[in-house]
Amino acid sequence: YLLKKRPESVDYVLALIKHVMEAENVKILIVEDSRLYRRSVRELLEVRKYHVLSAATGNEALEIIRKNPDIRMVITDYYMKEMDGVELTSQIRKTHTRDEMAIIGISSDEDGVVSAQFIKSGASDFLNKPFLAEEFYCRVTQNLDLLDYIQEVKDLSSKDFLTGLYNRRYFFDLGKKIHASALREKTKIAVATVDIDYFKRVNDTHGHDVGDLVIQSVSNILANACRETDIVSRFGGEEFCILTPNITPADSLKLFERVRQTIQDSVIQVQGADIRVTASIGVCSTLLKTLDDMIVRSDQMLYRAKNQGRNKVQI
Ligand code: GH3
Ligand code: MG
Ligand code: MG
Ligand code: MG
Ligand code: MG
Repeated sequence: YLLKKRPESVDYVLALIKHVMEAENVKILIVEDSRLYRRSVRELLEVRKYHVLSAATGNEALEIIRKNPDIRMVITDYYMKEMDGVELTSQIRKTHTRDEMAIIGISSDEDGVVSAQFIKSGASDFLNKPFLAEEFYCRVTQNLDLLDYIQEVKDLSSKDFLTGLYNRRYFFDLGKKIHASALREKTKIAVATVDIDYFKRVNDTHGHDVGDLVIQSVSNILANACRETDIVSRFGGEEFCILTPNITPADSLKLFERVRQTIQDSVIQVQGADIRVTASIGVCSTLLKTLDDMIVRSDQMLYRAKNQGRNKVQI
């Protein structure tokens, strides 16, 4: 209908379709004490296929957020018993930054005082009751888009372009924090350096582009073998560094032995050729004074693994 009436709106319609297709994965929490309003906001969102959760009080909302860390947006009413929407917003902001979660405050005040309070307490945006569906959708999509853009920028600065793994800078940023907390909490961590064996031969035999695909396959193996909380990074070339929190030396040996075996067993099929590679892995599973010390140590272990004939985990 829109396309017929205004053909120039094709970009808008395409963006809308994209939104609706992605919406099912987007969790939005409605906090509203009036059942009637709660239902009408829910319906508006469900028409657009969002995954909707709802709460009638601030405390209920906090509980739901605690259980659903992947909520992307909270839409909250102002006037509610126990805790008003502004107070709820301040509470949420103690644990969820504006980069991670959008909060839209809804109020029926005409003088703008509540809207200002919402923004001051960390809301991303606000809507005045009553509102048009059109404005509601605009605010919701714009705020979700903004979160996506922020995520894209974060990814660009923290991830490696070829493999999608974390880059060296991010490894150190987050790694230093994990290392410091391990020292504080007296927990165990391990650092592993992984280097593909005789990789020059792959490039020489099949060309640099195939070499890149091999690096990508090995990256996938590493990412799949590790946990969500591990930092799997590409340090450069065909060399990777992995930091695994909360792991005993015995378990880290098991993990990296499994990684080594998986790489050895994998047949990487590119451009009609079956390519097999192996990797050598050096592990430091003793908590040393600095992260750098642990990397140096894992590098020394890698060097030993190479000297002992490669395709080996040295701990
Ligand atoms: P080994 O580690 O077993 O000692 O032998 P190697 O052949 O893997 O030796 P080395 O680590 O010195 O060489 C790595 C090669 O990886 C050198 C370089 O040409 C190639 N390389 C580095 N970065 C990239 C990249 O991004 N893509 C591709 N295709 N090749 C790369
Ligand atoms: Mg109310
Ligand atoms: Mg080398
Ligand atoms: Mg190598
Ligand atoms: Mg190397």
